[in-house]
Amino acid sequence: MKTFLLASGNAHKAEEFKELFSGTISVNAAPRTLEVDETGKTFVENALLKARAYYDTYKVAALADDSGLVVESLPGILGVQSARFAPELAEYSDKCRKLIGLLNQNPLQSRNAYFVCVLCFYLSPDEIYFFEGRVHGQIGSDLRGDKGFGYDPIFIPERAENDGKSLAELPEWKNTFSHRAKAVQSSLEFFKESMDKTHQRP
Ligand code: ITT
Repeated sequence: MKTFLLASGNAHKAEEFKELFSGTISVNAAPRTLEVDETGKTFVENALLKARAYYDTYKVAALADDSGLVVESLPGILGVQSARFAPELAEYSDKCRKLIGLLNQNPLQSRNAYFVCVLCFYLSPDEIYFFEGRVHGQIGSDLRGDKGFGYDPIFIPERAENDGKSLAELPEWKNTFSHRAKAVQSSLEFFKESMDKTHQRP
């Protein structure tokens, strides 16, 4: 089984990866979390910065996740800067309320939003793979649910049920259809295909 060191200090991501990879790829915690300056302008650049930092330090294959929430009517905030939105607020519940407040200032503003996840698998400086997943939805008008993390309580994903439930109320749905789940599914398809090809070589 392929093994990667998780280039992340976010325990919620680690928990989700455990479920998402469940026995197909092994993702291990690093002995120590590194402080990586996320100076990139894109999710891909930041994912690469994190994966490379862990690879360079620990000399083993690393997996990084750079993710965030893009709110269409607020292009100057969140996005790749999602982890740094409203730094004066320690709690994500307060960051969520602040975001709702910004959208409420103009009721005509679109509440369309999407989460992005870019995974960077850094096997060596010559072998680096990226996978992206997205999930579309709307920013709700209040916080709902106590599962998940970050902006989950205010994100209402597009679903056939159309019942207004947030990602924080839908852990099982999130595990199959989230930005992170989709990026993981793409990576598993890719690694399975590349392993199948290796086995087929004469
Ligand atoms: P690492 O860089 O150490 O992995 P981080 O939390 O700083 O951890 P990011 O830089 O990728 O991670 O920032 C992601 C931000 O987007 C962060 O504020 C999260 O709360 C938010 N986010 C990402 N995925 C999310 C999800 O599935 N649900 C809710 N919020 C999410």
